[in-house]
Amino acid sequence: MAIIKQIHAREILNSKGNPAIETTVVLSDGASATASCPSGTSVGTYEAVDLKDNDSKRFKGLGVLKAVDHVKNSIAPKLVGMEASNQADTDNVMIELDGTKNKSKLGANATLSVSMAVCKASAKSHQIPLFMYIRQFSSQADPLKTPTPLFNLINGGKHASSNLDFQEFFLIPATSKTYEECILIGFNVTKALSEILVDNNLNTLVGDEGGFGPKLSKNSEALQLLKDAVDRESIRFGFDVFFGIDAASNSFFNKKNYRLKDRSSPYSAEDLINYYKDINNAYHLLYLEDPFAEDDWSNWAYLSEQISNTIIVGDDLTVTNPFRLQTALDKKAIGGVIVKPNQIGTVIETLAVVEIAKSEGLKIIVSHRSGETNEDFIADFAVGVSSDYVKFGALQRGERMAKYNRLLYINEQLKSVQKST
Ligand code: 2PG
Ligand code: MG
Repeated sequence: MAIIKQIHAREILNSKGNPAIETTVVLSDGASATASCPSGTSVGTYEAVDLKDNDSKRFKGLGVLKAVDHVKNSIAPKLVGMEASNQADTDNVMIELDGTKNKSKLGANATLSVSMAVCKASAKSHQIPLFMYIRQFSSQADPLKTPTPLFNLINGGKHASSNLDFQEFFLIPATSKTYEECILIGFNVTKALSEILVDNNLNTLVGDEGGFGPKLSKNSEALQLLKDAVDRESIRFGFDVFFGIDAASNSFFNKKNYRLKDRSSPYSAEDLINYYKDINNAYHLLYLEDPFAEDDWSNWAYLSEQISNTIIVGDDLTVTNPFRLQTALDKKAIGGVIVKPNQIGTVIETLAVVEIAKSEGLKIIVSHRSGETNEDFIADFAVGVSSDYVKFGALQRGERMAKYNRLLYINEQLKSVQKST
């Protein structure tokens, strides 16, 4: 039993140099933990609100002092004195205090930073690893494993000035690979890709998530570069590795059509389906995230029927929200779902979304945001809920490596437990 004794919040800066909120929670037994919140760049309309100050005189309006104030003066007075290990109780107090559908009163950044810090502090107080602590809240207890990483090796869309319409191009190791093998494959292909870019006089500077951001004229060129890099390493495409895309199509949706830079006339939904089919014929996509805009429901369902070997994944569509997820299930729109705690604003609500998705047989992809800190909570969360995949960016940039490295540590712990049993 440990009681929440103190909650303190502050404004820090994230990987994009933008303000973020960080909260420290201290418990009565001396255990304490700090957690910070990420921010998205391509943000879905139905996400919980990442509260900004909108004071144009400070940080171009991006300051988070209001969220900090909500933690200190609204949330802390209610939570101090509560038992820390009752995550549902403390999160529910914040949900009720906020009272809105999208955390627009307190800010999902305020509530999530507290929720994660309480969770981390309580795990410490129980002296168990965070992933094991989170696991006890997950009733669908699949075997403990380290999830397969989706390496976002080429950045486009809103994450890089690379001219690419699609936001993320993934190298995906086969699920049969161990985590160490995945890291080695990711490393080798990253280095090969870098060499190929240099050979072709293309830029090796990286985008928001650590993937390269070369100026290319077509989305398929990014996949061809990945293919060349895989071939250069003699890695077997379609056996050892697969490819995937996060189209983040909200960002090129315009009224009813989709505007890709390779054609002056817009693509109708039908055209875009054919575009995806062509790419799929050439590169056999294992994974396709946000192929259509967040309200283009009928095309999601149609594409899911048309392309059967690809996991169609909702992100801006489902926004880690149980109601959006249920609609996606009813409409048979998706085969997998992105899980981002800051899209909903508390740990307990994120866990609930995972439970629904799992019970319906969806693939679970626990994901970072483009604006990250060195916070590694989601690595533990991913293992705790036995997610299928993690999306932490490329194997470059400290804030991405913080998560991959945490998984290396957890993976080592899992292996030593397996050895001893
Ligand atoms: C996405 C995310 C993370 P952002 O679209 O999946 O990669 O991007 O955080 O900018 O929304
Ligand atoms: Mg996405």
